[in-house]
Amino acid sequence: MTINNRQFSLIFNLNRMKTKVLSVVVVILLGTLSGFAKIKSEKFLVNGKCEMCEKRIEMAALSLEGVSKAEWNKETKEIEVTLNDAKTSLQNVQEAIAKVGHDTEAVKATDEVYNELPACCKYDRAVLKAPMKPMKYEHR
Ligand SMILES: [Cu+2]
Repeated sequence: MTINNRQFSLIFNLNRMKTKVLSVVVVILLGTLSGFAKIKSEKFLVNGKCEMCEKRIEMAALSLEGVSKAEWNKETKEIEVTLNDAKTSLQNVQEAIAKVGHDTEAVKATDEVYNELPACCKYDRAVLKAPMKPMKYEHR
């Protein structure tokens, strides 16, 4: 049995349709996968005083895998962090910053680390004890 032109074009179109359906499925799958690893930017307050604090705070945040950007503003005391939330969390970032001596909204530094800060970096700890705006991140 030979395939005539009409049959051929039917089969050909069917194959093209299959390819289309398949590529749609691939796109949906990729979309789902990338949904698990979200890059997001968040802001929270970190107490500190000078340029040395800025370096210390930003380095602590950037030392975590998954943190691609950390910029602290010594005027507003606000840090903007860009992170991959499949690899780390805002909580981790705040813990890392508190570990080097700086109080954050969610995590306070221990007195021990705070006391080891250079004199110029001894920020007023009362500032962040005031009620803060609610944290924007969700626990998982
Ligand atoms: Cu300082």
